[in-house]
Amino acid sequence: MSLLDAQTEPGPKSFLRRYRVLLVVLGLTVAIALLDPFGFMSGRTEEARIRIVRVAAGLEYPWGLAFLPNGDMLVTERPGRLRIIRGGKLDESWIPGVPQVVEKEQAGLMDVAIHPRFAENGFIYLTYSKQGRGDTPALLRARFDGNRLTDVHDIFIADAWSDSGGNTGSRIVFGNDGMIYMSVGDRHVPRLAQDLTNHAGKILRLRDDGTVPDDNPFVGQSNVRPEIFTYGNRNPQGLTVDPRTGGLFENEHGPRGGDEINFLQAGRNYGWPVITYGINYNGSIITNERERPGMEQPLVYWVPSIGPSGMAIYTGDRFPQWKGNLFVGALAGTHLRRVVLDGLRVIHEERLLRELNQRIRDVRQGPDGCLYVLNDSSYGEVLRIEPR
Ligand SMILES: [Ca+2]
Repeated sequence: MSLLDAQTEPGPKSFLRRYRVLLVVLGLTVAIALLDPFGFMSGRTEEARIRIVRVAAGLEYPWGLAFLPNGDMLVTERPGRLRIIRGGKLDESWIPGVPQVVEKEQAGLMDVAIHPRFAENGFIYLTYSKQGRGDTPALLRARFDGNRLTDVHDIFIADAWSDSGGNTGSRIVFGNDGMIYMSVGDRHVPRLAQDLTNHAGKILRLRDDGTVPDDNPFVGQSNVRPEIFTYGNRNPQGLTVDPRTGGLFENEHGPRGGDEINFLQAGRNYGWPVITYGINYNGSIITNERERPGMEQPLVYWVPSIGPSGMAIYTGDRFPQWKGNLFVGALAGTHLRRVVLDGLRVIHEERLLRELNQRIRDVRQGPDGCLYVLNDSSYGEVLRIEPR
């Protein structure tokens, strides 16, 4: 029986009059739920459905997180330690074999990745800031036997030297093509991001032994570093691959404002510092140009900055409504950003974990289909997000 039908009947007339407001509210609620299942208008958030469980605590500035095939987790601490969470419990001692790192500003021990065929070769990968002419991001490969690192080698050292300890990038991810994608920041020298004779302000593509794949976009060109996959990337701190399509998503810090998510394509120029939606930290203008032919536009940009860091695309079954969404750790924004895509179009965004008021450094999907996040703190934690 619809509301209109009901109003024509004499019996419940007084009831209807008395509860008219209540019925209208109920009707509107049902209508909004039907018309707006994603909660855009009603303000309902996915936060209502999640529970946050602390897996480990007492980590010093945790930076990167990776899952071993048996479900154990490796976690880097920026001051230079590699830790392991075995069977859900943080091992008190750290894994021996990590080399000396430069710990300064944003520099230190950064990301960790597991070789897709780890079960056969035991390889893990770490990025860290290496001492030399100042510091630069380096990629290390080692074998992990469950207790210690052996066969520890730098397989790639970026030409992105700086004394600043800043804009290091250093996120790594294996593509569906079996290649390693590694981000390197502009080291606070913006023009380097458009200069193809160095590795600063770039995304690099490397074989699993650190050498250059023959099909990289600039291979064979003179005065261009052959490791370059994309350029014009200011300080990329998030990289993730959609395992369903192989699509590669990147996020980067703008200056003041102008943080971005980009969809990466071989050989493309992402614009920094020729085009940007941000301004200098002191408020002065970098450029008035927001777009230019031959330069890629971000999928989304944020003014003011949220400080994007680790990023994951959700493909699990525990949160069916999140399938295909991007999750971005926000440092300055102190939340976990949920970004809903329709193809390559951003159609909705949501801030999660706001109540924690923590800088979120990394987010990964676990083998159990839950999301795991690290917070950037001297007493950092690993938190699991699971359905309530
Ligand atoms: Ca850009």
